[in-house]
Amino acid sequence: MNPSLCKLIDLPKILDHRGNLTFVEATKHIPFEIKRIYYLYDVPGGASRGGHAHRNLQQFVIAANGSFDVITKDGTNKKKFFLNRSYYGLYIPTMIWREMDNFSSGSVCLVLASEFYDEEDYIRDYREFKKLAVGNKDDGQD
Ligand code: T46
Repeated sequence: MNPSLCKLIDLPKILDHRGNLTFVEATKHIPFEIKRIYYLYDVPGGASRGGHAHRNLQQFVIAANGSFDVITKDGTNKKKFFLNRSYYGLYIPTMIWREMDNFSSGSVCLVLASEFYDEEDYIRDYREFKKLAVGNKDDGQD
């Protein structure tokens, strides 16, 4: 799975003098049904989150407030995304290693997920991930 398959997706933005509105419709704006929503908030300065991959889970990550970086890896290629607006998000398919850092003060990371929480779905060891993702084609790169 190449991190180029991670992609930024623009969402509808309804401009309104009372405040703007953005919405996400499962399978229409993002390529999966949503089974779970969670969010990271009160992230202290300098903290990083993630540091794992998912076997079956697909996600759509939105900076609902503030900004942060999402670093994605497939075991060979690496791609960094900066999320700083609530009217677009990052689609992350299965088997992509992700790390999130550079959280701005007060940022909120909203995640729409294709599956219920299942610790068995996580690969939290990078070597194990790389072995599964790249197998014998390992070229020694990240
Ligand atoms: C991801 C990034 C962006 C639950 O019990 N239910 C849940 O739905 C979630 C997401 C987590 N947890 C528990 C599991 C751990 O004991 O919350 C604790 C912290 O989870 P974790 O260390 O996985 O948190 P992050 O921020 O490193 O990763 C989370 C998601 O787990 C992960 O899917 O991609 O946010």
